[in-house]
Amino acid sequence: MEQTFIMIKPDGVQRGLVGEIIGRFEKKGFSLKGLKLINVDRPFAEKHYADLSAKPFFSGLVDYIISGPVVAMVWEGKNVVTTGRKIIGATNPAESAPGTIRGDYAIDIGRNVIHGSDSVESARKEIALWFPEGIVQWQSSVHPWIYE
Ligand code: FUP
Repeated sequence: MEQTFIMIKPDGVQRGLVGEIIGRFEKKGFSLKGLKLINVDRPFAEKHYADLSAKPFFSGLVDYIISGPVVAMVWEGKNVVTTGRKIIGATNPAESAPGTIRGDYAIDIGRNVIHGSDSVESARKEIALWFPEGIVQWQSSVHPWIYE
């Protein structure tokens, strides 16, 4: 089953949006497979955002991600990468639809509350980076009520 990496950024934690965000993924029917509240250091944040290292906003983005604890998660389910991105909404909250997490809770692109992997391949890399210890193996007992 497909997995994705979701991170609630420091603004989401500070603003008390953790429960709300987890609730949206849970209520959709996805399964929580990994969860931790952690502070990341600069080299780690730079590694996570390595693909953006040439962008002018890179150092501000890294400063933001290391400014407080983040909630790192692995969610599992059919099409969870693409559907997770839909639940999150467009990168720039000015363009995120109402009903999405960024559309409902963010205004500035540099404080957009949440990260979600953009492909199955980047999900695989991000889960390996953020959960080197591995994740708990379990199966939800409600599968037959969510999948036909
Ligand atoms: P996303 O996949 O939606 O997280 O978007 P990107 O990987 O393109 O960008 C990662 C983060 O960089 C965004 F969440 C916010 C930040 N960013 C800016 O601050 N300014 C920009 O112009 C673009 C992205």
